[in-house]
Amino acid sequence: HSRPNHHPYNKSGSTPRQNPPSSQGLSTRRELYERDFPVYKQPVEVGCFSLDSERRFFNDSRQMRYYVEPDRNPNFDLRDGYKDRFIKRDDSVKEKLDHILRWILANRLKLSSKGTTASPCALDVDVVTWRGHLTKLLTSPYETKEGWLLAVTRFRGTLYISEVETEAARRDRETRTERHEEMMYWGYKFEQYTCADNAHSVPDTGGVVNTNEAFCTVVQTRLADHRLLFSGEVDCRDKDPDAPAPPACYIELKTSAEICTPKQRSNFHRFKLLKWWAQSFLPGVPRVVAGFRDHEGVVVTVDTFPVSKMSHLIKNEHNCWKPTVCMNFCCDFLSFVKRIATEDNPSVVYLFSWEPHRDVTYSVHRDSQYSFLPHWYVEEMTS
Ligand code: 0WD
Ligand code: CA
Repeated sequence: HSRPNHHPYNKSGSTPRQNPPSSQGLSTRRELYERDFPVYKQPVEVGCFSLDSERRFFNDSRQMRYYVEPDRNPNFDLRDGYKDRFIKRDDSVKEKLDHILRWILANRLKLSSKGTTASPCALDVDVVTWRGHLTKLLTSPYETKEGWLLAVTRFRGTLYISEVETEAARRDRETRTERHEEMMYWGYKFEQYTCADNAHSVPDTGGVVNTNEAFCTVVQTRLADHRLLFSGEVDCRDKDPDAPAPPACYIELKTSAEICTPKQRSNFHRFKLLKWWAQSFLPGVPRVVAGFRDHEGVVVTVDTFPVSKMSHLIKNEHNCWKPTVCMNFCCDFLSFVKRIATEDNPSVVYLFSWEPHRDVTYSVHRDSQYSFLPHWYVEEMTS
């Protein structure tokens, strides 16, 4: 007998669910979402794409990297190469859903059941978005600092969800300290120490870190009655050719401050593990490899966290996060969006906004600065 699992991926079946009471907005209060875990089907990889050192799109896996297990106490110097071997992506450029839309156009026939090359039909999915946007939804019931803005457009029956940077996030981005800028590099440097370009090579620790480069998986799944198509950046894969098929062979890499006190341990469990769990659970990535570093940016220990065990590690913490609350909130948010975003029009944006301790609210915008579906996409999908 297998132990009852708190948050399985459902192979089939359904669970009853009800919407929490709400007058106009949607509440993020945790108590409203403490019910049975919703159906979340095992995510299936339907494709992938790569972005090269100049952020050009390729409909293939050329940027895939292979995990090379480090020493448990590797003493990696994460400061090495900052700034002389660092090319940083321009994060003031907002790409919105463009790369995913390019992938959809290149793979349209995989996505619609009845389409032909001559006459493709609408996509067989309810929602198209980035995995990172869904992560923000999952963690909202526990988030006390950062709000979000999500732009939604209904086009040929599908809801496209694209983040809009909040004023607060823009301020933070524009006023980062030199220390913060360097610490952002540390995460990418850790990837360089632990990833090789192919299954038979070793990490090139003297090379350039270029954050334009990315390998992204595209997965399909279903959350209750919401059919989802989303993409997420994947750091690397298990290099064993007998490893399970994607996404089960993928590995998420993280760096985190070393844990020295019970309070640090508790904070790590309550805040960081929630974000790590949400991000990897969504696409079905089973393992997170974490490098714990000191204040000088030296990795003192490396630990592997199975995603399926993260929610058990927290059970000793008082008032901790629950996967079911995260998933039920996301599910109810998507139902809320379906109910509100009814006009099927590529130039209409329903802007959903949320600040901690408030309800989710929305506003409607026609031909505004918020419109995000590019003409090249709308035209090719309509013809
Ligand atoms: O322009 C935008 N508004 C956004 C673009 C917002 C969010 C994402 N993106 C796109 C980019 O095209 C990027 O290639 O993000 C892709 C990754 O998407 P995701 O997987 O949905 O994002 P998320 O789960 O938040 O982040 C995964 C990784 C991060 O790793 P860590 O370990 O720090 O979570 O993607 C990187 C980062 O390495 N990343 C980004 N890369 C480029 N642009 C961005 C970003 N805005 N955010 C995170
Ligand atoms: Ca990562």
